[in-house]
Amino acid sequence: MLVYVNGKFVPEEQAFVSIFDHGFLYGDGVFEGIRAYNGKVFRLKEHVDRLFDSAKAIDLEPEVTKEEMSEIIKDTLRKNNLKNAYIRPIISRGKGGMGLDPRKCEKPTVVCAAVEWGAMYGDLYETGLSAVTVCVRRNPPDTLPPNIKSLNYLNNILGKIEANYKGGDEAIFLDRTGKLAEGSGDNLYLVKNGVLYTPPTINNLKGITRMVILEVCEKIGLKFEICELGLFDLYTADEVIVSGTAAELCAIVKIDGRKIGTGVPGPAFKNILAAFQKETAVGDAY
Ligand code: PXG
Repeated sequence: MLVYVNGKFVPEEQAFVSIFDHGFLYGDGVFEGIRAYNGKVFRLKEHVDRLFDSAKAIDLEPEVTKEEMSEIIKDTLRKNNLKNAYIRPIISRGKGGMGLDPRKCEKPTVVCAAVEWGAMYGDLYETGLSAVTVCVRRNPPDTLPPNIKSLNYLNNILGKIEANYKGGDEAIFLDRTGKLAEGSGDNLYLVKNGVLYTPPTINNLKGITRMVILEVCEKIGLKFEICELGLFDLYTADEVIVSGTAAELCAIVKIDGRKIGTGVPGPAFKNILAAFQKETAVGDAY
């Protein structure tokens, strides 16, 4: 595998970043997770825009333009001859020595790697996932805003660890005020009486899959509402769905041991998934 590191493509075995890189020392950096389907990058512009917004939010100037970043992403796919892939561009604060002051870092590190990618959850797309609500709360927007796709995923990982111990495939996070936020790496939706509900993005990542799902709802005539939701809504939902670039869409059929709806992936999930899969046929060819 060839990996882009600071201006050149090198074999994976030679793809190194300094141990004094603040991305490594402090999680000081941002990243994206992007998919390519059948030789086309899905929603490339939206992902590059979000990468740059994440960088802006941490006062990091990437030193590559959006156009250059888009080319780096496509080049990574071309050079590795990948058609269906998961792509991971990363921009970190760069090498800077000990001490967390970002002014010590001369120049951002830019990395892009890609791997072959199929379905993430295998058979679980058919049967649905189980989830557990976790004690650890999603980072509040006035600490580390969940909108920043930063290299510090410890909040998410703590939730995932808890879900692993509790025997759930996925963690469902509430925020500090008890409102539903999102999964450890995916956005959250409920369906009740034929309407899809999802929380506003103050307490979760502005997911690109989420954006596409809301577009798809318009197209297939499924009503949706963006509103604050709580545990009551979660436990009494007819269907619960999560979405993300890696996993696409998954139905959650069990939460905290309770059966959700009928206990199998429901009709809204199936309709949205089918419509979503049509969307993934369109993208930037490379
Ligand atoms: N919330 C969080 C916290 C995420 O990390 C999403 C929502 C969905 O966003 P998109 O734009 O992808 O629809 C994400 C992104 C993984 C993994 O390995 C998943 C994500 C990021 C990094 C790793 O499962 N999902």
